[in-house]
Amino acid sequence: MRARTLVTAGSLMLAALAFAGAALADGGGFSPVEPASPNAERISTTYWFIFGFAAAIFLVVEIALVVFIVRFRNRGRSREVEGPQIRGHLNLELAWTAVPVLILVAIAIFAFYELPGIKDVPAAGASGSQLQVGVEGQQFYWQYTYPNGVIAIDRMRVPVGRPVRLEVTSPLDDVIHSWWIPALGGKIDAIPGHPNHTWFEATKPGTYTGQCAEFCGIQHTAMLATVEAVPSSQFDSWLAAEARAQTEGTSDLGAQEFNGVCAKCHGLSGKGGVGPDIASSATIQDRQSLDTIVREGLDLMPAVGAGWSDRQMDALSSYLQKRFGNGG
Ligand code: HEC
Ligand SMILES: [Cu+2]
Repeated sequence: MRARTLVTAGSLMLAALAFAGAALADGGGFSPVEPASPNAERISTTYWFIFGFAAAIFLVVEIALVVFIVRFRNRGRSREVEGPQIRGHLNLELAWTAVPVLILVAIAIFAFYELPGIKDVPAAGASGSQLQVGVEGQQFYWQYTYPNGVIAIDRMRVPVGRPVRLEVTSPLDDVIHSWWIPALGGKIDAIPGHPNHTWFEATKPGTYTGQCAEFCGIQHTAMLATVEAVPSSQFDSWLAAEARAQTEGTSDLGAQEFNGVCAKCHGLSGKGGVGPDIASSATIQDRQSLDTIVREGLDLMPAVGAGWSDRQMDALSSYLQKRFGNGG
Protein backbone atom coordinates (compact mmCIF):
# COMPACT_ATOMS: atom_id res chain seq x y z
CA MET A 1 0.00 0.00 0.00
CA ARG A 2 2.71 2.43 1.05
CA ALA A 3 4.87 1.64 -1.94
CA ARG A 4 1.92 2.19 -4.24
CA THR A 5 1.14 5.57 -2.65
CA LEU A 6 4.76 6.56 -3.09
CA VAL A 7 4.76 5.53 -6.74
CA THR A 8 1.53 7.46 -7.36
CA ALA A 9 2.82 10.58 -5.60
CA GLY A 10 6.13 10.27 -7.42
CA SER A 11 4.57 9.99 -10.88
CA LEU A 12 2.21 12.89 -10.14
CA MET A 13 5.19 15.03 -9.19
CA LEU A 14 7.08 14.01 -12.34
CA ALA A 15 4.03 14.83 -14.49
CA ALA A 16 3.71 18.23 -12.80
CA LEU A 17 7.39 18.90 -13.48
CA ALA A 18 7.03 17.87 -17.13
CA PHE A 19 4.08 20.22 -17.63
CA ALA A 20 5.76 23.05 -15.71
CA GLY A 21 8.50 23.20 -18.33
CA ALA A 22 6.02 23.64 -21.18
CA ALA A 23 3.92 26.11 -19.20
CA LEU A 24 6.90 28.28 -18.29
CA ALA A 25 8.37 28.21 -21.79
CA ASP A 26 6.01 30.96 -23.01
CA GLY A 27 5.18 32.44 -19.64
CA GLY A 28 2.13 30.22 -19.51
CA GLY A 29 0.15 33.08 -18.00
CA PHE A 30 2.45 33.04 -14.94
CA SER A 31 4.66 35.90 -16.03
CA PRO A 32 3.81 39.29 -17.54
CA VAL A 33 3.99 39.58 -21.33
CA GLU A 34 7.01 41.30 -22.82
CA PRO A 35 6.51 44.99 -21.99
CA ALA A 36 6.42 47.55 -24.84
CA SER A 37 5.82 50.73 -22.84
CA PRO A 38 7.74 52.32 -19.92
CA ASN A 39 4.87 51.82 -17.44
CA ALA A 40 4.43 48.17 -18.45
CA GLU A 41 8.20 47.78 -18.06
CA ARG A 42 7.97 48.99 -14.46
CA ILE A 43 5.02 46.72 -13.68
CA SER A 44 7.02 43.80 -15.05
CA THR A 45 10.14 44.75 -13.03
CA THR A 46 8.05 44.96 -9.85
CA TYR A 47 6.58 41.55 -10.62
CA TRP A 48 10.02 39.93 -10.97
CA PHE A 49 11.35 41.70 -7.87
CA ILE A 50 8.55 40.28 -5.69
CA PHE A 51 8.70 36.94 -7.52
CA GLY A 52 12.39 36.61 -6.51
CA PHE A 53 11.57 36.78 -2.79
CA ALA A 54 8.52 34.56 -3.15
CA ALA A 55 10.50 31.91 -5.04
CA ALA A 56 13.34 31.97 -2.48
CA ILE A 57 10.90 31.65 0.44
CA PHE A 58 9.08 28.82 -1.35
CA LEU A 59 12.34 26.91 -1.77
CA VAL A 60 13.46 27.47 1.83
CA VAL A 61 10.11 26.32 3.25
CA GLU A 62 9.68 23.30 0.97
CA ILE A 63 13.25 22.07 1.34
CA ALA A 64 13.07 22.42 5.15
CA LEU A 65 9.73 20.58 5.10
CA VAL A 66 11.11 17.62 3.14
CA VAL A 67 14.31 17.47 5.23
CA PHE A 68 12.32 17.47 8.48
CA ILE A 69 9.89 14.82 7.27
CA VAL A 70 12.77 12.52 6.43
CA ARG A 71 15.05 13.34 9.35
CA PHE A 72 12.47 13.25 12.12
CA ARG A 73 10.29 10.44 10.87
CA ASN A 74 8.83 7.95 13.34
CA ARG A 75 11.20 5.03 12.59
CA GLY A 76 8.88 2.57 14.30
CA ARG A 77 9.19 4.31 17.68
CA SER A 78 6.32 3.52 20.02
CA ARG A 79 3.61 6.16 20.26
CA GLU A 80 4.05 6.18 24.06
CA VAL A 81 7.63 7.43 23.93
CA GLU A 82 8.02 11.16 24.42
CA GLY A 83 9.72 13.06 21.65
CA PRO A 84 12.89 15.07 22.24
CA GLN A 85 12.24 18.23 24.29
CA ILE A 86 13.55 21.17 22.25
CA ARG A 87 13.92 24.62 23.82
CA GLY A 88 13.59 27.85 21.88
CA HIS A 89 16.50 29.22 19.88
CA LEU A 90 16.80 32.96 20.45
CA ASN A 91 18.91 33.86 17.42
CA LEU A 92 16.83 31.75 15.07
CA GLU A 93 13.63 33.34 16.35
CA LEU A 94 15.06 36.84 16.01
CA ALA A 95 16.15 36.02 12.47
CA TRP A 96 12.78 34.72 11.27
CA THR A 97 11.10 37.81 12.67
CA ALA A 98 13.58 40.35 11.34
CA VAL A 99 14.16 38.89 7.86
CA PRO A 100 10.48 38.99 6.77
CA VAL A 101 10.20 42.55 8.08
CA LEU A 102 13.23 43.56 6.02
CA ILE A 103 11.83 41.79 2.94
CA LEU A 104 8.47 43.58 3.27
CA VAL A 105 10.21 46.93 3.75
CA ALA A 106 12.33 46.28 0.64
CA ILE A 107 9.22 45.40 -1.40
CA ALA A 108 7.37 48.50 -0.15
CA ILE A 109 10.29 50.80 -0.97
CA PHE A 110 10.69 49.25 -4.40
CA ALA A 111 6.96 49.53 -5.18
CA PHE A 112 6.80 53.18 -4.13
CA TYR A 113 9.92 53.89 -6.16
CA GLU A 114 8.36 52.36 -9.30
CA LEU A 115 4.86 53.78 -8.81
CA PRO A 116 5.24 57.35 -10.14
CA GLY A 117 6.62 56.03 -13.43
CA ILE A 118 3.57 53.79 -13.74
CA LYS A 119 0.94 56.40 -12.84
CA ASP A 120 2.23 59.74 -14.11
CA VAL A 121 1.93 60.58 -17.79
CA PRO A 122 5.11 62.13 -19.20
CA ALA A 123 4.47 65.37 -21.12
CA ALA A 124 6.60 64.27 -24.05
CA GLY A 125 8.33 61.16 -25.33
CA ALA A 126 11.14 60.18 -27.68
CA SER A 127 9.37 61.41 -30.82
CA GLY A 128 6.98 64.13 -29.71
CA SER A 129 4.42 65.48 -27.29
CA GLN A 130 1.47 63.78 -25.62
CA LEU A 131 -1.50 62.56 -27.65
CA GLN A 132 -4.93 62.34 -26.02
CA VAL A 133 -7.36 59.62 -26.99
CA GLY A 134 -10.83 59.10 -25.54
CA VAL A 135 -11.65 55.44 -24.87
CA GLU A 136 -15.27 54.49 -24.37
CA GLY A 137 -16.11 50.94 -23.36
CA GLN A 138 -19.55 49.80 -24.48
CA GLN A 139 -21.34 46.50 -24.74
CA PHE A 140 -19.33 45.04 -26.56
CA TYR A 141 -16.83 47.25 -28.28
CA TRP A 142 -14.24 49.97 -27.69
CA GLN A 143 -14.74 53.35 -29.29
CA TYR A 144 -11.81 55.75 -29.60
CA THR A 145 -12.01 59.50 -30.20
CA TYR A 146 -8.97 61.46 -31.39
CA PRO A 147 -8.50 65.20 -30.69
CA ASN A 148 -9.50 66.10 -34.28
CA GLY A 149 -12.75 64.14 -34.00
CA VAL A 150 -11.66 60.97 -35.79
CA ILE A 151 -13.51 57.92 -34.48
CA ALA A 152 -12.21 54.36 -34.49
CA ILE A 153 -13.66 51.11 -33.21
CA ASP A 154 -11.70 48.35 -31.42
CA ARG A 155 -8.42 49.04 -33.25
CA MET A 156 -6.53 52.10 -31.99
CA ARG A 157 -3.72 53.49 -34.12
CA VAL A 158 -1.00 55.39 -32.22
CA PRO A 159 2.43 56.89 -32.89
CA VAL A 160 5.57 55.17 -31.57
CA GLY A 161 7.56 57.20 -29.03
CA ARG A 162 4.78 59.59 -27.99
CA PRO A 163 2.95 59.28 -24.67
CA VAL A 164 -0.72 58.48 -25.31
CA ARG A 165 -2.97 59.71 -22.52
CA LEU A 166 -6.22 57.78 -22.36
CA GLU A 167 -9.44 59.04 -20.85
CA VAL A 168 -11.36 55.84 -20.20
CA THR A 169 -15.06 55.82 -19.48
CA SER A 170 -18.37 54.25 -20.49
CA PRO A 171 -21.84 55.69 -21.19
CA LEU A 172 -24.21 56.30 -18.28
CA ASP A 173 -26.60 53.51 -19.28
CA ASP A 174 -23.82 50.98 -19.87
CA VAL A 175 -21.90 48.71 -17.47
CA ILE A 176 -18.33 48.68 -16.13
CA HIS A 177 -15.65 47.50 -18.56
CA SER A 178 -11.91 47.34 -18.08
CA TRP A 179 -9.29 48.52 -20.55
CA TRP A 180 -6.25 46.24 -20.63
CA ILE A 181 -3.48 45.84 -23.20
CA PRO A 182 -0.95 43.89 -21.07
CA ALA A 183 2.14 44.89 -23.09
CA LEU A 184 1.19 48.56 -22.72
CA GLY A 185 0.51 48.84 -18.99
CA GLY A 186 -1.99 47.96 -16.32
CA LYS A 187 -5.76 47.68 -16.30
CA ILE A 188 -8.05 50.63 -15.85
CA ASP A 189 -11.81 50.45 -15.31
CA ALA A 190 -14.22 52.09 -17.75
CA ILE A 191 -16.92 53.25 -15.33
CA PRO A 192 -20.19 54.81 -16.53
CA GLY A 193 -19.95 58.59 -16.21
CA HIS A 194 -16.65 58.52 -14.32
CA PRO A 195 -13.60 59.12 -16.53
CA ASN A 196 -10.41 57.33 -15.44
CA HIS A 197 -6.98 58.06 -16.82
CA THR A 198 -4.07 55.94 -17.86
CA TRP A 199 -1.35 56.11 -20.49
CA PHE A 200 1.26 54.25 -22.48
CA GLU A 201 4.09 55.04 -24.84
CA ALA A 202 4.72 52.34 -27.42
CA THR A 203 8.47 51.83 -27.59
CA LYS A 204 8.45 50.00 -30.92
CA PRO A 205 6.09 49.58 -33.87
CA GLY A 206 3.80 46.59 -33.62
CA THR A 207 0.33 45.33 -32.87
CA TYR A 208 -0.56 44.84 -29.23
CA THR A 209 -3.68 42.97 -28.23
CA GLY A 210 -5.82 42.91 -25.15
CA GLN A 211 -9.38 42.38 -24.01
CA CYS A 212 -12.00 43.83 -21.76
CA ALA A 213 -10.98 42.59 -18.32
CA GLU A 214 -14.35 42.97 -16.61
CA PHE A 215 -17.14 40.46 -17.21
CA CYS A 216 -19.66 42.78 -18.87
CA GLY A 217 -22.36 40.61 -20.43
CA ILE A 218 -23.01 37.78 -22.86
CA GLN A 219 -20.61 38.91 -25.57
CA HIS A 220 -17.84 39.93 -23.17
CA THR A 221 -15.38 37.52 -24.83
CA ALA A 222 -15.82 39.36 -28.14
CA MET A 223 -14.73 42.63 -26.56
CA LEU A 224 -11.17 42.58 -27.84
CA ALA A 225 -8.95 45.61 -28.27
CA THR A 226 -5.94 46.17 -30.48
CA VAL A 227 -3.37 48.94 -30.46
CA GLU A 228 -1.34 49.39 -33.61
CA ALA A 229 1.79 51.47 -33.10
CA VAL A 230 3.23 53.07 -36.24
CA PRO A 231 6.09 55.56 -36.77
CA SER A 232 5.10 59.06 -35.69
CA SER A 233 5.16 60.71 -39.15
CA GLN A 234 3.10 57.86 -40.62
CA PHE A 235 0.60 58.35 -37.80
CA ASP A 236 0.26 62.09 -38.42
CA SER A 237 -0.50 61.64 -42.10
CA TRP A 238 -2.94 58.81 -41.38
CA LEU A 239 -4.82 60.92 -38.80
CA ALA A 240 -5.13 63.88 -41.17
CA ALA A 241 -6.24 61.70 -44.07
CA GLU A 242 -8.72 59.81 -41.87
CA ALA A 243 -10.24 63.10 -40.64
CA ARG A 244 -10.84 64.16 -44.26
CA ALA A 245 -12.24 60.75 -45.19
CA GLN A 246 -14.63 60.75 -42.24
CA THR A 247 -15.91 64.24 -43.08
CA GLU A 248 -16.41 63.27 -46.71
CA GLY A 249 -17.89 59.89 -45.83
CA THR A 250 -15.24 57.91 -47.70
CA SER A 251 -13.56 56.24 -44.71
CA ASP A 252 -14.05 52.63 -43.60
CA LEU A 253 -15.80 53.77 -40.40
CA GLY A 254 -19.03 52.03 -41.44
CA ALA A 255 -17.18 48.72 -41.85
CA GLN A 256 -15.48 49.21 -38.46
CA GLU A 257 -18.88 49.81 -36.89
CA PHE A 258 -20.46 46.76 -38.47
CA ASN A 259 -17.52 44.42 -37.73
CA GLY A 260 -16.75 45.84 -34.30
CA VAL A 261 -20.31 46.33 -33.05
CA CYS A 262 -23.13 44.60 -34.99
CA ALA A 263 -21.15 41.52 -36.06
CA LYS A 264 -20.33 40.61 -32.45
CA CYS A 265 -23.97 39.59 -32.04
CA HIS A 266 -25.32 39.28 -35.58
CA GLY A 267 -22.31 37.46 -37.09
CA LEU A 268 -19.68 38.71 -39.54
CA SER A 269 -22.01 38.08 -42.48
CA GLY A 270 -25.09 39.29 -40.63
CA LYS A 271 -26.59 35.82 -40.68
CA GLY A 272 -27.21 35.70 -36.97
CA GLY A 273 -25.45 34.68 -33.78
CA VAL A 274 -26.55 35.92 -30.38
CA GLY A 275 -28.85 38.25 -32.31
CA PRO A 276 -31.11 37.35 -35.26
CA ASP A 277 -30.26 37.26 -38.98
CA ILE A 278 -30.23 40.89 -40.14
CA ALA A 279 -28.64 40.53 -43.59
CA SER A 280 -32.04 40.47 -45.25
CA SER A 281 -33.85 42.65 -42.72
CA ALA A 282 -35.67 45.67 -44.13
CA THR A 283 -34.81 47.61 -40.96
CA ILE A 284 -31.15 48.02 -41.85
CA GLN A 285 -32.05 49.46 -45.27
CA ASP A 286 -34.40 52.08 -43.86
CA ARG A 287 -32.48 54.98 -42.36
CA GLN A 288 -35.19 55.99 -39.90
CA SER A 289 -35.70 52.49 -38.45
CA LEU A 290 -31.95 51.88 -38.39
CA ASP A 291 -31.38 55.07 -36.38
CA THR A 292 -34.10 54.10 -33.93
CA ILE A 293 -32.91 50.54 -33.27
CA VAL A 294 -29.19 51.43 -33.10
CA ARG A 295 -29.68 54.46 -30.86
CA GLU A 296 -32.46 53.11 -28.67
CA GLY A 297 -32.00 49.34 -28.77
CA LEU A 298 -34.79 46.79 -28.83
CA ASP A 299 -35.68 44.44 -25.97
CA LEU A 300 -32.62 42.18 -25.84
CA MET A 301 -30.53 44.42 -28.10
CA PRO A 302 -28.70 47.15 -26.16
CA ALA A 303 -28.69 50.74 -27.45
CA VAL A 304 -25.26 50.16 -28.98
CA GLY A 305 -25.12 53.52 -30.74
CA ALA A 306 -26.83 55.68 -28.11
CA GLY A 307 -24.09 58.30 -28.31
CA TRP A 308 -23.34 58.07 -32.03
CA SER A 309 -23.19 61.23 -34.11
CA ASP A 310 -25.13 61.62 -37.36
CA ARG A 311 -21.86 61.17 -39.20
CA GLN A 312 -21.35 57.80 -37.53
CA MET A 313 -24.90 56.77 -38.41
CA ASP A 314 -24.32 57.90 -42.02
CA ALA A 315 -21.20 55.74 -42.21
CA LEU A 316 -23.06 52.70 -40.84
CA SER A 317 -26.09 53.20 -43.03
CA SER A 318 -24.15 53.55 -46.27
CA TYR A 319 -22.00 50.52 -45.40
CA LEU A 320 -25.10 48.39 -44.69
CA GLN A 321 -26.70 49.55 -47.93
CA LYS A 322 -23.62 48.74 -49.96
CA ARG A 323 -23.08 45.40 -48.28
CA PHE A 324 -26.61 44.06 -47.86
CA GLY A 325 -28.77 46.35 -50.01
CA ASN A 326 -29.99 45.69 -53.52
CA GLY A 327 -26.73 46.95 -54.95
CA GLY A 328 -24.70 44.61 -52.66
C1 HEC B 1 -25.28 42.79 -27.84
C2 HEC B 1 -25.73 42.14 -29.01
C3 HEC B 1 -26.17 42.98 -30.18
C4 HEC B 1 -25.46 43.95 -30.84
C5 HEC B 1 -24.06 44.47 -30.51
C6 HEC B 1 -26.31 44.41 -31.92
N1 HEC B 1 -27.48 43.73 -31.90
FE1 HEC B 1 -29.03 43.98 -33.16
N2 HEC B 1 -30.14 42.65 -32.12
C7 HEC B 1 -29.71 41.93 -31.05
C8 HEC B 1 -30.78 41.11 -30.54
C9 HEC B 1 -30.69 40.15 -29.36
C10 HEC B 1 -31.89 41.39 -31.34
C11 HEC B 1 -33.30 40.83 -31.21
C12 HEC B 1 -34.05 41.85 -30.38
C13 HEC B 1 -35.39 41.37 -29.96
O1 HEC B 1 -36.20 41.11 -30.85
O2 HEC B 1 -35.59 41.30 -28.77
C14 HEC B 1 -31.46 42.36 -32.35
C15 HEC B 1 -32.26 42.85 -33.34
C16 HEC B 1 -31.80 43.66 -34.36
C17 HEC B 1 -32.58 44.08 -35.49
C18 HEC B 1 -34.02 43.72 -35.72
C19 HEC B 1 -34.10 42.54 -36.62
C20 HEC B 1 -35.09 42.75 -37.74
O3 HEC B 1 -35.36 41.75 -38.40
O4 HEC B 1 -35.50 43.88 -37.96
C21 HEC B 1 -31.80 44.86 -36.28
C22 HEC B 1 -32.15 45.52 -37.59
C23 HEC B 1 -30.52 44.94 -35.64
N3 HEC B 1 -30.56 44.20 -34.49
C24 HEC B 1 -29.44 45.65 -36.13
C25 HEC B 1 -28.26 45.84 -35.46
C26 HEC B 1 -27.20 46.69 -35.92
C27 HEC B 1 -27.22 47.50 -37.20
C28 HEC B 1 -26.21 46.62 -35.00
C29 HEC B 1 -24.90 47.37 -35.00
C30 HEC B 1 -24.95 48.78 -35.01
C31 HEC B 1 -26.66 45.71 -33.95
N4 HEC B 1 -27.90 45.26 -34.26
C32 HEC B 1 -25.92 45.37 -32.83
C33 HEC B 1 -28.44 41.97 -30.49
C34 HEC B 1 -27.44 42.85 -30.85
CU1 LIG C 1 -16.53 44.85 -21.55
